[in-house]
Order: sequence, then structure tokens, then C-alpha cells
Amino acid sequence: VDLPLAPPRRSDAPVLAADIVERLTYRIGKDPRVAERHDWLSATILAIRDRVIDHWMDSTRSTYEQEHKRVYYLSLEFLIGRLMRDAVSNLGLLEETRDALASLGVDLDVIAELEADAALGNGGLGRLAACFMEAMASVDIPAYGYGIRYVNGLFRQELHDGWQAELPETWLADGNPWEFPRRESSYEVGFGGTVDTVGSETDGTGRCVWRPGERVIATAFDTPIVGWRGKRVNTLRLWSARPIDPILLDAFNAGDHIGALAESNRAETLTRVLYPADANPAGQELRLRQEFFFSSASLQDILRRHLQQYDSLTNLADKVAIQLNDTHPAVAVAELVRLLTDVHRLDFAASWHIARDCFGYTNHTLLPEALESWPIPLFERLLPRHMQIVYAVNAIVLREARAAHFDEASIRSISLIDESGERRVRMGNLAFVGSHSINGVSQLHTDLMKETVFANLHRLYPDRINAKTNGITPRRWLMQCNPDLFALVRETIGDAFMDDAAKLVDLDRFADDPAFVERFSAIKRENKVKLSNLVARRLGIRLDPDALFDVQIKRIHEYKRQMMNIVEAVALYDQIRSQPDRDWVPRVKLFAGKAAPSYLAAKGIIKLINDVARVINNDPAVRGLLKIVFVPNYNVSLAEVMVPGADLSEQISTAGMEASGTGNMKFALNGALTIGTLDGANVEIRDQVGRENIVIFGMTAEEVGTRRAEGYDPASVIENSRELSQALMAIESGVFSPDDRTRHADLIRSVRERDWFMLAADFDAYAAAQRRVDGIFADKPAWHAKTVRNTAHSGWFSADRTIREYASEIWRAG
Ligand code: 26M
Repeated sequence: VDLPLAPPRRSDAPVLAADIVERLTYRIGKDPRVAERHDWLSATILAIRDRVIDHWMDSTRSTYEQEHKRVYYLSLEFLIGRLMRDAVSNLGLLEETRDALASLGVDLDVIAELEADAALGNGGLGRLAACFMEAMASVDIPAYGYGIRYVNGLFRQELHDGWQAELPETWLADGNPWEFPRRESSYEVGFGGTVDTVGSETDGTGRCVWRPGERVIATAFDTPIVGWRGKRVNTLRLWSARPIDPILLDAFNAGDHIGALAESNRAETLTRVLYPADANPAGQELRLRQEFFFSSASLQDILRRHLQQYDSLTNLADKVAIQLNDTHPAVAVAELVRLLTDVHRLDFAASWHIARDCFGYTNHTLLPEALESWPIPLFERLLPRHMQIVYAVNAIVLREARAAHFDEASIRSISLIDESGERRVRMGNLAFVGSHSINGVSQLHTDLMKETVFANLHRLYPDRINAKTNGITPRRWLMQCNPDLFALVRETIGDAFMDDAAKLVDLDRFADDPAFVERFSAIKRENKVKLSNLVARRLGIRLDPDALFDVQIKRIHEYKRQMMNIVEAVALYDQIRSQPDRDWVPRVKLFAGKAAPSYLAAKGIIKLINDVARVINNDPAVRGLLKIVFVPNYNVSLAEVMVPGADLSEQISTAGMEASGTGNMKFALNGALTIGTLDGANVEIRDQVGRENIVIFGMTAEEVGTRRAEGYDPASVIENSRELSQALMAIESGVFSPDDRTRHADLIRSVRERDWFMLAADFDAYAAAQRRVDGIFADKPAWHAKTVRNTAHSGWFSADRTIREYASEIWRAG
């Protein structure tokens, strides 16, 4: 045969096509003639995965050879979504893969849709961990993510008569071609039992030995995470629990078929399901077991890898940085101290200092009900040795506070033990004292950390708290989810922004260029058509793509104020009917999000949205000027369609309550305007895009605080707002729930009586801001210029920037 010179890249497609057929035949065991779409997906992933492996091994090897510091990101959640497009696109194989599949009669976009959306997380915190994994690989940081391989991720949401129903999510049902089981990387994790002292206390040989009453095996499953341009491939290592003895044969043979499997079931229950709350920790024993299980397995793995290379633990903190994603892995602080002292025989003080030099802790919420703490009797029963270590650490910290002349109240707030009622271990305080860095996820949130929950710890250790404003990966959240906009940007300003998102600012000078704006807005419209098609397919509701698409997608929470949004829709509905001849701007309000199954108020809000939607959407007097849509089963894949199709991004939390938000960044990057409060990263979005290009309303965090301190009275506020009074009255009188007129009475009463999230106080400002939005939207050149400027100035929110800050200021790595 005639061997060509270096072929143009696209001609690699035949090689890839042959590889896919090979995987299909020999790995899946399917004849291409009878293969189904799902088989093609698996075969394609296997072929792509094989192209990742050399990069993966190179990355691991170079870290080892160059003795680079490794970063370990411990998180109980990784909300990764689909991986195929991400890997293909980061490897630069998108066109090649498309062509290869086309030559086999397969459509890439069709099979990509079949990949399971891995939802091993609840919301923002889990999605941040996934963006960080991709960004750490992209900026060439040797990093490992550690978490749990839940068999069932976040529940699937259905709507039954407008109410949320939860169904199990079975992402592994068709197998997971991305993962590599690592039976050789297995560790024992213990629970319960007793603590013995062996040797003599006096001659220095004395030490503690924990003899667990129960043990399980943690086994690793690795998923490669490909960075941008395939530069580096890192590992996401998820632990699965299995029993030491899969079956007790003696018991089985004696006829005890249930007892023979009891241990096995108990182990498998550990990693069975993700807890579906993203606030209000349930405080259940299984959750603490999950937290300790994955913390312990991860630390044993980290120490094994370090000792294998360096043969010593004294340099651990020079070579290892461990980031705690919230307090969920905080027990790792005590576990590392235990491993260093009891197992590796370092003295306690040395162990404690090494641990603190290794750990960093990221806080994601200030909501008091979301701060984790565990009842002492439970903690002590499950982790008796760790309880001792917590007390020992607490003694050190309290001694330091006394030496600094702290008063009793301050000392009580610093203590690792909450003595105010039932005694509890405060995981936030444990994470704080066990870390050399404690960071917030936006500037405002960090300032509030210093003033509220951690005020006294901050006074004692004033140089530990720092701000690291969240970021998002521009690969998934622009290149992949909005390929047409990405292509336009590239054609307009060149390729530099692909490696440095800050360079998107070069788009700014095109904001008033009619030819550019025309194309930019045509792409937005096309994305709105795609979103409309999804809504038509799933819900049978027809949308007008020229209407303003107003989108609020996030977990359903009172503090996020979806309720304020829907009440405003009711007020608008009222006005459209009473002033039919005004030049209303047609609007579609889209909602999506899950409520924690036990969060009844949040579920009531979902039902309210659906009740209001039914009435408004079916009222001919509205003449299509207002539509309300609740899209079920919000997940990463749905966000990838809804974000590019949005005109308006709703970021309307009560100021001071949303730690950062990251959806806000995704919308701005894709050219939506934000309507928002000065909360979390909204403040920084305003700073970046400029106050003319964002619609800010409502009280500041400081005003919220003062108002509360003064004694907030919602009733009088409601009385003074005609619009709000009428909307609330309509809802509570059953206008939207004719089949059960009092259905929403409790929800409305909680606003009238307490209004903890100050919906009433911000309502008029919100409604006025919405009318400002209408005005801008009607002035197309003004609107379009603002949308372009949002994209142009969102580059700073790249997770690459965030990760570089973590690397240089916290991890001293990379
Ligand atoms: C705790 C115990 C038991 C079960 C679940 C939990 C739990 C799970 C998730 C508690 C909180 C969880 O998440 C909090 C969270 O998602 N916070 C969000 O973090 C984002 C990333 O930093 C921020 O952008 C959001 O503002 C913040 O709400």
C-alpha cells in the first residue's frame, strides 16, 4: 500500500471508525449489523477512553518522576453529568468522532444523548467539584478527586399532578464504560469497637490501638478526567464498599440464608445512595458512616502512595495538599491524626501539625441549619478513637483561646463540642482548626464568614480565612453546550480565549457592531428554538422563541426565592388582564429544580408553580403574553440546554444567603442578562460586566441584617404593596387551586407571619426591576449590546482562574 505523508487530521476518522467497530465486536460482543444505538455509544466511549490512557499514564508518571506535590480533592459529591462530549472535545477529536460515526451510519448527537447523566451530587457544591476536576487537569495540576461511587445518585424527579415524585436513579444500569475497577486498591475501614492502650505510658512506648467492632472493604473505581487539549489526565477515584466475607457459608449451610448475607448487605448499603439534601443535614448514622468510610479509604490511599514514593511521613505536607469540600469529609482531620500516631507511630503534636499543614477547608454555606454536627453518643459509638482525638485537639485549641484571653462566650463558640443542648461535635469547627486555610466561595460570603459563624475562630487564627470566588469550566459551559456561539466568538476574536477565558473581553468592542450583534442574537434565538423543542417534546407546551425567556434553575429552596418569582408572575398576570392594551413584552418563565424529599415547603413551592402555570397557560385573556413552564428532572444535561436558551437569569436569593452561585456565571457567559440581588458572586458579576449590564434590585446583605435586628414585620410591608397583597390573596383564596382552595394557605401564611426570607421586603423592587428588564428587552440594540458584554466580561469566572488561586495561595502546588 501507498503510505501517505502525515495525513490531515480529519482523515484519522477511518482509523477511529475501525477502532469503534473493533470495540463493538470484541468488547461489547455485538455484530455491527445488529448493534443498537446504545452499543454504539459504549463502543465509542471505549475507543475514546483508549485514546486517553497514554496521556493518563504520562501524567501519573511525570508527577512521580518530578516529585510534584499532589492535590487531593475530598468530596462526598461529584455532579459530573455526561462525560463523552467533554472527553472528545478536550482531546480535540470532535470532528473526527463525528465523521467516524457518520461513516458507520451513526449520529454522534443521537448517541451522546443516551449516555447516563452521572448525578453523584445534589447541586452547586457537587457541580463545583466536577468543574474543578476538569480545570485542575486543564491547568496541569496533579490532582485526584476522592468520593463515593453511589449506586443510586440523586433521585429522578417526576411531576405527578404538579407534585414532585422521587424515583431511583440507576446510572449504572447499562454498565459504566468510563470506569476502571481497581481491586488491588482496597482498604479496610472500621467502625465501632473499642480502644486499647498497648505498651507503657511512662516509657514512651504507649499507644492507642483501635479495635473496630465492624470492618468493610473500600474498593477503588477510577475515572480518567481529561483536561483541555488533553494536556493532563487526572483521576477521579470513587470508593465502593464490599464485605470482608461476601457470604457466611457456615450460616448459609445451616439454613440461615438471611443471616449469611447480613454483613454483605450492610456493607453494600454504605455506598448505595446519595443523601438528597443540600441543606438540613439529616443527621443519620448512615451518613456519618459514609463520611468516615470515604475519608478513611482516601487517606489510607494517600499515605500508601506517599510512603511508596518517599518512605517517610515527615515531608507529607510538602508533597500532599488535601482540600475538604465542605465539612462532609471533616472527620478526615481526626482520621489523619489517628493514622499518623496510632499506625505510623509519630507523636501526637507532630501528627497534628502535619495534618493542619495538609488540610484546607472550603465552606459553602452559612445557613445555620446546614452546619453539620453529630451527637456525641453516636460519634463515640461509631468512632471511639476519633472521639478521643477530637477531645485532645479541643484541649489544645481551648488552651490557645484562654492564652489569648478570650471570654467564656467566645471560648464556647470556638469549642469543637457544642454544649448548648444535647452535646454534639461541630464539624465546621473541627475542619477549621484542622486546616491551615479556610476559604469562602465568593468575596461577600468570605466577609460574612469572618463576621458570623467563624468570628471567634477568625479572631484566634486571623490569617486563615481567605476568599476564592467560584468558577465554572468554559469548556463544558460554552464550547460544548453552545457550539454555535463558541464558533462565532472564535471567528471574531481568534483562538486565544480558548486557553485564557479572560481574553473574551476582546468581544467587548463588537457589542455595538450591527453585523456581529445580528449573528450573536440569531444564535441565541436558535438556542431558544432548541429549548422550545425540548419543552414541546417533554411537556407538549408550545413556546414563542421571540418572547423573553426568563429562567430560574437551581435546587428549590426558600432562600433562593422561587416563590418570589412565581408571585411576581401572578401579579403580572393580574396586570395583563386588567390592562390588556399596554404593550406587554411577551415572556416565558421557565423553572426547573429538585426539592429535598423531606423539605415539604419546597415541595409546596413546586406545586404552586405548577398550579399557577396551569391557570395562566390556559387563560385566553393572556393571549400568549405570559407562559409558565416547570421542566421536570433538572440535571446537568438539562442545564446544558436551558442555559444557552435563556435571555434572563434569575439570581434572586435573599442577600447574604447564597454563598456564591455558579449558575449565575454560566448564564452570563452564554449571553443572558442577570436579574439579581447583591448576593454571593452576583456582586462580582456586577463588578465584571458593569452595572449597566446587569439588573440589580433589593436589599443588601447589610440591610437584611439591620432590618432583621430592627424587627421585621411582613404584614405591614404587604399592606403597603397593592400588587403583592392582591397576588397573595389570589393564591390563598384558591384562584390557582380550585380543586383544593386552601392548598397554598400555609405557604402564604408563612410569608404573612414570618417571611424569614424577606420576599415581601424585596417584592416591589423585584417587580420594578422586571419592568426595567421589559423595557431593555424591547430596545433590541440596547439589549443585544448588554448580552454581548455579559459574554465578553465573564471570562474571569473560568474555573481555571479559581484553580490557579487555590494552587498558588492554598496548595502551593502546580
Ligand atoms: C449535608 C448533610 C447530609 C446530606 C447532605 C448535606 C449537604 C449536601 C450538599 C449539605 C450541603 C450541600 O451543599 C451545599 C451547597 O451546594 N452549597 C452551594 O455551594 C455552591 C458551590 O460553592 C455555591 O455556589 C452555592 O451558593 C451554595 O449554596
